[in-house]
Amino acid sequence: MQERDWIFSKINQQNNWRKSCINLIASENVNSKWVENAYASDFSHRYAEGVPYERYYQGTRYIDEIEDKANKFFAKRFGGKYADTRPISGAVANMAAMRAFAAPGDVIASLSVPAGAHSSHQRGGVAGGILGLNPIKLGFDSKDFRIDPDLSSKIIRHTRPKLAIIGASLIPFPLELDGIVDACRDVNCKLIYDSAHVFGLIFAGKFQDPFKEGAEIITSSTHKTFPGPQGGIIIGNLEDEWREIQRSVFPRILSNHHLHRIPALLVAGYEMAEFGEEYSTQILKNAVALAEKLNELGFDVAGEARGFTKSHQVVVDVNEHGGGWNVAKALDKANIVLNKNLLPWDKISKATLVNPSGIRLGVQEMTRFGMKEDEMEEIANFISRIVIKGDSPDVVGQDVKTFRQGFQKIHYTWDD
Ligand code: DSN
Repeated sequence: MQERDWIFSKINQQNNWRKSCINLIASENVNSKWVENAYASDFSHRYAEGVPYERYYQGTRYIDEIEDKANKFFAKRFGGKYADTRPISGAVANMAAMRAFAAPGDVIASLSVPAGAHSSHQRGGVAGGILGLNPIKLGFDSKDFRIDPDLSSKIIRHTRPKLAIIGASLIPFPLELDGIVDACRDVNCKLIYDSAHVFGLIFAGKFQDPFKEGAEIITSSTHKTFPGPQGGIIIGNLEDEWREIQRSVFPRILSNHHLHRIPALLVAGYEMAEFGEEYSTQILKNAVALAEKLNELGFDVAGEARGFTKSHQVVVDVNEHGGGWNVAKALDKANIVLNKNLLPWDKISKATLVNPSGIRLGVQEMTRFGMKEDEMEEIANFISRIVIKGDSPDVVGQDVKTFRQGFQKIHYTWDD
């Protein structure tokens, strides 16, 4: 009884705390009540190995219909032929896609972590640590957040990787693929675009279009700028190879795929089909407003020459304020939640991994709670009070709570 009450009290504390915070973690979002209701259902108790209508269990008649519909819905929306909604995370989606095209020891190409790439593309992550692949780094123009097309094409032609996985957790701007597509085609290197952070923006037509730009596979998570349940997805166009991707998802990686996510994902898809354009447009405006105000207040905001940002993210170099870890910790005490981040100009070392130069701010969640450009300016002021003026975290934290009280309703969803 005591243990039961303890855990429920912790859950309540979390619910109440994060509702009173300014949440700026760029990889998070919140589900509407519709998505939440779809998530908590009998499907969370069930199994359904295999693909729709070809399962290894009975009792799957409704998940077959829903999953088949979800796969077709997301494939069509992204301009692909096929989608697989079974991966339970973006990293699992990446693992399945890479496993389909490369074997242990094979060279693959990706961006580096300071350039923004996800850990699953790396030697120390899923690619090297689990699949035994040999990732080599593509060229990256650190100052401008661009793939270096000449250097990257040379690297691809010279090393002949089995696949290139392009995408980033630090992604203030689209990653232009055109400079490397020809090189990939020339050496039969599959081009995978990991859209995790920007899946919602792409869904709404407000970022780049990976398939039109030459990607052959899209992998993603489903819960960052796309406000779905936590999970993953793969979308593809390569008829012959699609079965291989499906076999990678099951039986190679997953057994059951946590069925309750799928109806919730489809509800989020319908929600985004109706409200996603307006939501994404506001995300992009808010990110620019936050970046401009932080810049005006004296912060070293990255990407100024390109207008600071064309995504949900704002990237700030806080070296002169004690580094990303110290700044993120100080803001957390004042109920402003974001994360430290390596920046493209950081060299990886023990010291920079603990305390990198940057912080990364994502506006997608606060936008969903109805905040607009004026509120972004208020947020920048709160950040400045902690980081530049050195105001008391208790005082600022209380002001943050009062400010957040006015933004409790989730927008860009159905009222009833
Ligand atoms: N590592 C997560 C992020 O915060 O970007 C994505 O998986």
